[in-house]
Amino acid sequence: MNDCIFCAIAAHEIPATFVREDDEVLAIRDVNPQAPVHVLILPREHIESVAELTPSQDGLWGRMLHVAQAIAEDEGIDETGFRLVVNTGKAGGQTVDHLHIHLLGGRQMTWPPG
Ligand code: DGP
Repeated sequence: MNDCIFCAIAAHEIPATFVREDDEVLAIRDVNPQAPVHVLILPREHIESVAELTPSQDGLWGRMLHVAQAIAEDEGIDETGFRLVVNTGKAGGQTVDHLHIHLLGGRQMTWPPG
């Protein structure tokens, strides 16, 4: 999609630190990390948000969760614990309108979130 920063990263038009990449899902380090581990997991396909997901994308969503799980293992935070965040829409705090999961870990998380 035009003017989507994550589509540009997926196309390697804008640099990013890739953690994983395949034909469906990519994972990059967040440019503004909020924890020692802060990775974004996103589909290559432009989907605006969770609010736009359709049942035909259940498999893709499941894959994104498994990629998050695998990265948590690689980063050594699977046993200590981690947080997955999916900001959705303006009030949900979403700033990039391309579906992504934040994988955060390496420190104690607090609740409630801001
Ligand atoms: P959200 O606010 O949930 O839509 O999260 C968007 C995240 O994307 C935010 O934590 C900062 C990150 N981000 C924005 N632009 C870039 C970029 O160009 N590169 C990388 N690696 N991360 C970005």
